[in-house]
Parts: sequence; C-alpha cells; structure tokens
Amino acid sequence: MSKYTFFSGIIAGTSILYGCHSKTTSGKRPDSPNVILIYTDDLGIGDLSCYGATQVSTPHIDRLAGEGLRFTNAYSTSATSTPSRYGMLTGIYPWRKDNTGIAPGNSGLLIDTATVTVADVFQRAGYTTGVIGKWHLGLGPESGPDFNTYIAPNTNDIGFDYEFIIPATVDRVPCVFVENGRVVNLDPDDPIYVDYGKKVGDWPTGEENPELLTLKPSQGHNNTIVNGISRIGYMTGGKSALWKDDEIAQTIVSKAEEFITENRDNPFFLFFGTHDIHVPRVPHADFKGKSGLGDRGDVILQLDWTVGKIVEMLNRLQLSDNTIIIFSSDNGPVIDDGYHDKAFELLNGHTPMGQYRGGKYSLYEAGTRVPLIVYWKDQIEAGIQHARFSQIDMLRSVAAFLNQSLEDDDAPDSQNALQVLLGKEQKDRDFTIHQNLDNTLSISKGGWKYFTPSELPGIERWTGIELGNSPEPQLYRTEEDPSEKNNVARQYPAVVRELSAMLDSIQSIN
Ligand code: NG6
Ligand code: CA
Repeated sequence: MSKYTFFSGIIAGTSILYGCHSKTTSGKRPDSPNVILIYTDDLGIGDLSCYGATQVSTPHIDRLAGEGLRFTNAYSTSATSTPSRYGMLTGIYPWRKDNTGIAPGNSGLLIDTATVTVADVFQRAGYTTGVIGKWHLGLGPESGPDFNTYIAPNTNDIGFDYEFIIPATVDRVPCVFVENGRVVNLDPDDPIYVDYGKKVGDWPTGEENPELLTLKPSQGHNNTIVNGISRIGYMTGGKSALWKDDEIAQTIVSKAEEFITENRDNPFFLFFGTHDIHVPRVPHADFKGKSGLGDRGDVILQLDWTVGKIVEMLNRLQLSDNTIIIFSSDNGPVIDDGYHDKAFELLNGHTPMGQYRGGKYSLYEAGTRVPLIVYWKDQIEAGIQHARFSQIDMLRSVAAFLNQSLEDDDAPDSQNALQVLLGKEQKDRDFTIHQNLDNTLSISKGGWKYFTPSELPGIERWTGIELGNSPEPQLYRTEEDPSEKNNVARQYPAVVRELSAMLDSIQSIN
C-alpha cells in the first residue's frame, strides 16, 4: 500500500482534533510529508530545458521534472506577481479584491488576517510553516509599514511560523530583508524612510545621477540608487541592512537550509519565493557569463542551482523520501522588463514564451501559462500531466491532502484538484480564469478561450507586450490555435454569449 493510499483512507475529522496522525518516536510523522513550494518569478514555460528550451540547460529542475510530474497546462491566476500570489495562497480570485495590483514596497498586508491561507491549512494539520524569499503581498497596517519597528501584521499573522522575506520585489525599495517582522541588520541610529511619491533623504537617484549606475534602467526604475542600481521608489537609511543583489540567491538558500534543518524532525511547509528570474537580473559571479544568453540566461542557471541546493540539502538531511517539491512560477516571462541587461540582444534563439502569444502582463497564453512540476519520490509516478490545472486550486487541494475541513466561504474559488496534482487523475479543471495587468479577464473552457472586451490600451507601455485588451470580443480555439492567432468571435456568437455570461456570473458572486 502506498503512503498516499494510507493517507487518504484516514477518516476526515481525526486530523482536526489531533493534528494529522500520531507522531513516531523520532517526532516525524511518516504520513505527513514535508512540502516545499518553490515559487519562481517571471519564469516562462520556454525557459527550462525540460519544457523544450535548447539554448539554456536546467539539469536540476529537469531532474525533478523527469522523476516527477511535469504539467503542460498549468496556470497562475494572473499575469503579475501580487495577484497571482494572492490567488494561490487564499483560493480567492484576486480581482474580487480592489487591492491586488502590483504592490509597492510600502504596501500594508494585502491578505486579511481572517482569511484562511495555504499556510493556515498546513498549520492546522500540525506542520511548521515558513516563507522565505519574495513576498510581494504587503506588510503591516493598511497605512503601510514602519520599517524601524516591529511590523505587524506580518506573515506570522496569516499562517507562517517563520518569515524571512523580500517585502516586495528587488527592483522596489526598501532593499532589505524582513525576518519575523523586523528588518534584518537594521542599525536603530540609521532609520529607514520609504516613499513612493517623492524623494526622501539625500541618496542619489537614477534620474539625477545616471553616471553612478552600474545597471541602467531601460524603462522607469530611476528613483533611489542602491548598490549601483536605481529602483522604483525612494528610500534612505538602513545602510547596514541593505541586501547585496548578487548574493540574494545564496542568502535565501541558506535561510531555507536553516529552516529545513531546524524542522527536520517535524512536518514542515516552506513557501520559497525566488527573486530569480525577475529584474534586476544580477547573477552571482559563479553564473555571470555562463549561459551565453546574458544576465537573463545566467539567472536561469542561478535558479537551477537554487533548486539543486534544495534537493541536495534534503538528501543530506535524509528528507528526500519524505518531502514533496512543487515548482512553479507566478506569471509568464518578459524579456526587457526595465533594465539594460541585453536580454533581447543576447536571446540567441531562446524562446521564453515558447509558441505562445503575449508574455508577463498579458491575457494571452504566455501571461499565465506557467511551468509546474510536482515531485514526490516513489509516491508520484514520473510522467507528464496534460490536465488543465490552476493555482487557485492549491488551497483546497492541500486541505484535501491534509484532511482538513474548511468552511464553505473559505477559499471560495478554489476546488480540490489533489488527484490531478498527484497524477492520479487526468481530469481538466472545468474552466480557468486569467487576469492581465489591467484586471481584464478571460475564461478558458472546453478548448475555447474568451476575452472580455476592454477599451484599455492593447499594448503594455514599457515592454511592448500585447495585453489582450481590445474593444472587440475575442474568442480563440486554443487547442487547434494555441498561439491565439485567429479570433473566431464573429463565427461563434453563441459561444461568446455563453462564456461571457459564465464569466459574469462567476464575477458577480459576492
Ligand atoms: C512593473 C515594472 C517591472 C516589474 C513589474 C512587477 C517598470 C517599468 N516596470 O511596473 O520591472 O517590477 O512592475 O513585476 O517599472 S511582478 O512580477 O512583481 O509583478
Ligand atoms: Ca512575477
């Protein structure tokens, strides 16, 4: 009998009272595997050799894919980071909330502390939970955090026992890590001030002092200069706390190692958000120049190294038999996302978007179609999962796995897709909903994909990516036309009506 069969046979309810199951003498519950969710940033379906990339090689990720389950039709809820993370962690479509655009670095916590999160579900099942790396869902009260004091609420208030996070993105200030509510290495005599509207303090900006830059912006990104890179937003102070851009991957890997080592004898859940391969792309010297595709390719190698390190530490700690690794991305790829890192010039035939239209920010497939790999040694059969999966289903799938019951209004948009995640079923999700930068929505169902008409600009102003906004309704037959070349809305008005009504009715709930 496999571990999983045993697990799913337990009567629901026991777990609520007593945690999952009784502990073994070592304290480890063999039927409660650890779960590490590696959530990458802006990684495209065409960026990994296991998904067909030929110009870059990602052996560690490929190994997980080769020995685990590789999904070909997996989606994030949204084409940017903050809403995708919100949707995945809460099982609530981010567009139901008004506050899930791209969060600035001084945003308050965007997840209501009363909302059930994936981390809460693990906690209820007796797991120790941690979040390490990119967060991008705000911190502190609605008015925004004071980085000089204990910041509350923080992720500890929404299900994580431990946090070590990049508050927003690495191209946004403040350029510091926050650990359990406090800025790491902050000198109280050098307080941090952050403002997204006007300059604070006297640190140079990219706009005023471009001669100080080691990496120049191609779009925006011309506010405060930190480590030779101008960012979005202004900051001053906190000098001793500033991260080193080329060491971020190493820093978060070593924090993961501490967390995993400390929790080796009890079940743990780690939400590990990489900065790679978001901008600014600053590979460590070990990877600089190694891909032949410039910095964007080099940080793909750095990401692959990161995954290799996690696998290696699990082996070393003898946890590899008992740890599920889920690997995915928050949104699709972008080539030039605001810095002159020669990403376009050095592509060398590499195709981050694969055959798909659009990219990050877009309603077209390359916006939300993401890599997804689920690896569980000897428990998940190696193979390819073609069933349609959406990250919105993470919460209820996890709850089913851990035998945790939920209220009906918890994770209202999430469905239990556990059997698909484990490769036991090949059943498509009935429909998926996609959100672009402007909150325009599309719905995919039964081989059709319908886009809500929008008067907003069709092209993202900085990157030139097609957003999918158009005043005309769009309808694509995504199975025969995966690149969404032929809008067939005029030929199939009944399908347009049906999908538009379906999307309306889903949107009108609550
Ligand atoms: C955009 C930034 C981009 C990136 C993105 C958020 C400019 C010109 N572009 O506004 O560089 O930071 O926001 O990316 O400023 S995300 O993956 O975190 O959503
Ligand atoms: Ca992202």
